[in-house]
Amino acid sequence: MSNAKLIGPVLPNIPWEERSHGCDEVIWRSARNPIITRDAVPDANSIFNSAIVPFKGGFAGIFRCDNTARDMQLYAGKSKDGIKWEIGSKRIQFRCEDDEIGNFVYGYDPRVCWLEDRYYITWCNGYYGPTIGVGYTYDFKTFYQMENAFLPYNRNGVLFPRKINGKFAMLSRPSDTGHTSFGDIFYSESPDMIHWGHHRHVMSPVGGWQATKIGAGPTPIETSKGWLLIYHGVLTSCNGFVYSFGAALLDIEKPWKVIYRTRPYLLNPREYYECVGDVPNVAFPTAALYDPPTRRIAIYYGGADTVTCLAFAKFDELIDFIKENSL
Ligand code: BMA
Repeated sequence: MSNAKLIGPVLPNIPWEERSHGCDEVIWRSARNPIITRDAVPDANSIFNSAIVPFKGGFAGIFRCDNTARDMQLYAGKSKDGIKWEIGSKRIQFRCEDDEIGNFVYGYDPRVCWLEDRYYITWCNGYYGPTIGVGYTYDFKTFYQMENAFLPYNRNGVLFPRKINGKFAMLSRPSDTGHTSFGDIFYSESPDMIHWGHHRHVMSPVGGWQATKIGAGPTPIETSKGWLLIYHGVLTSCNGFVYSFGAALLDIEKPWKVIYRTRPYLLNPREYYECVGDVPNVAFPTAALYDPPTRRIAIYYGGADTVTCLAFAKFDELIDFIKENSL
């Protein structure tokens, strides 16, 4: 047992499946994968890299849905059990006071984070190249857009679920206009969710499955031993990028300080729905649910840039694995 305290509200209805007989993985896949396919939305090409949060006794989500014209868009959805989803048939239209920022170009790879009094949404927002869009909703019906957090080019903007040292805090990954072949995770703070500074380096690619670039995944999970960060890492093979994921523990007060970080990956593309699709060999985590009393964690991830998948972990096993297999 890790003895670490898992901090957050209870979630008795967390989606859950026990590890199947003979499986010894620390993170194991849902037998129902892929849980969301393109059939969930008319004219969808793919629904993947999507963000899920507990909402009103059930669950709400913001989905990356690329349509058959291959526009990259965000859709909202609701679910009773976190597995079967009703996703809106039209993309989210954010209300924005500034027409220039509110002018929709594209949106992808959303994250959702309950913070103080609302659900904040961050995503990769087209504004002269990719940068981090920031918005919020109270009800998953009306959506408001704020200023972009950073200058282009940036991706994988992930908020912490509470202020740190009195400031909003976000991880992000400065990038380029294309299929970036580099990328470190950085930490930034803001007094108002608009102006971001106090930028600090968190982690760089190191080799193996995380040799080319890395990026924050789900909203970090608060524990008494540090912030549990699940993140993706990319390896460049002779056949292109391979996206796997691992995890790290970051210091609670100074999250740019890494305490532990997995040397092996926790999950890599090996099932057909991770290896075959629009972009083969991608397992891309973007959301995690957890229930402190049962210490269960459910992780949502995109498969092959085509479908949405679910995996499970036990908190203590995950923490022990991170510690025992740290770089
Ligand atoms: C990244 C993003 C993700 C995608 C990944 C693999 O740059 O575009 O949406 O899952 O590449 O294609």
